[in-house]
Amino acid sequence: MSIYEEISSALQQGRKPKVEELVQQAIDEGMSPKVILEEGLLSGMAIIGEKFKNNEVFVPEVLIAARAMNAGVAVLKPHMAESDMVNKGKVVIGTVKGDLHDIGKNLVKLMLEGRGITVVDLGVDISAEDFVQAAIDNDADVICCSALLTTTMNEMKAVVEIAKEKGIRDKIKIMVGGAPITQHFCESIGADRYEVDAASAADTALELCSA
Ligand code: B1M
Repeated sequence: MSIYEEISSALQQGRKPKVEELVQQAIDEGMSPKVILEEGLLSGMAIIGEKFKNNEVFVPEVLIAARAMNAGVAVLKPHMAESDMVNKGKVVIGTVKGDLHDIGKNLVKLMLEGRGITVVDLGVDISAEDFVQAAIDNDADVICCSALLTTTMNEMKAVVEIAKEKGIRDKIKIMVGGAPITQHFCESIGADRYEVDAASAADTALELCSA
């Protein structure tokens, strides 16, 4: 097994100290930080995302794997040039106004980061105006809105409308998700994409960022 595969495997098992040790070992052996990141850490996280999508692993395993990934990235970071950082696009993410549920939104964030996307996390209870302003301020490629309540999901329509008012609708993609959201709802409010789970959301965000 190559050291990259060992890192990926330890990450999938959520073995934080082992990931830190292996990343340090790879650095000491002169491996490229960019390759350690892509072939070890990000590839391990992509496998976890796929397993999560297929119900082979569940929320706790994803959180533990993400913690291991973050620890590995922290060991790697001082050794990486700015140009080594994987930057596959930028998204702003949040849970819509009136809604405090953030477990699903946080999972989407982890999966996005695991794919090398820069994430600006706005938190919960975010107004449509704040989503759009944050997208402008951060020059984001995608706005990601999460909602868990039928009483708050209509705030997503306001995000689409305000993006139009502010003149950025043709420059930004809007993705929506969360338990009450459906493909039909996404189309009815004029958002670009709906995704059912965190791993699919990360796949779609990558696609939207590179479009
Ligand atoms: Co609340 N709650 N809750 N709750 N809660 C639900 C959502 C509810 C279905 C429970 C029920 O009645 N059966 C119900 C909503 C009913 C409805 O609207 N039809 C409900 C209610 C009513 C409420 C309160 C109003 C209760 C009250 O106070 N009377 C209140 C509202 C507070 C508020 O937000 N203003 C409330 C409060 C809470 C807690 C604070 C106690 C807590 C939230 C803690 C937190 O998030 N930090 C909570 C919880 C935990 C739940 C349940 C039990 C679990 C939600 C969850 O985290 N699921 C939920 C019932 C249930 O779903 N079984 C319920 C796990 C999470 C991983 O899944 O968020 O769906 P989920 O995310 C998935 C996908 O949806 C998707 O990816 C994730 C993983 O793959 N996804 C996206 C999510 N966002 C995405 C974005 C994307 C793409 C995919 O693209 C941008």
